[in-house]
Amino acid sequence: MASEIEKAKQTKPGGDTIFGKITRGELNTKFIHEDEHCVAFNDLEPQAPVHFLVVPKKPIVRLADAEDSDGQLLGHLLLVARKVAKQENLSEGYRVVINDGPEGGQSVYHIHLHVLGKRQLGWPPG
Ligand code: TR5
Repeated sequence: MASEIEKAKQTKPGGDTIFGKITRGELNTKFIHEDEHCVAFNDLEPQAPVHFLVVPKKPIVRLADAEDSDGQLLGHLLLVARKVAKQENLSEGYRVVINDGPEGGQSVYHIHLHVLGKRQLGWPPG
């Protein structure tokens, strides 16, 4: 966990990211959802028994940089999170997270939703 925070502190926004390559299909990632606007795939370092990411094909750098005109897309990402959570049988609940910027713990500067479930999650987050 500490290493994720260190990574977040060191990572700087800007340029293409690994999620750009993934959403363009360049890494042969197994998608658990794909549509015209976004993809969902399992996190490489899951923090819960179910941990997937919902990533728009449009490379918005971070939530702080999203524009009013991105509203429909951001809403779509939430609805996809809901749909895939149902597909993954998260009937007891789940958490949706967006990490924004260094203090928010963001390490990949291409906006994404984390969806975590299948364990009791604590509050507040670390
Ligand atoms: O820290 P933030 O919120 O930016 O989340 C980035 C997430 O991307 C972390 O949970 C990482 O574990 C995850 N991640 C990083 C890579 C990666 C990934 N998930 C799936 N596949 C990945 N590949 C192929 N490469 C990564 N560098």
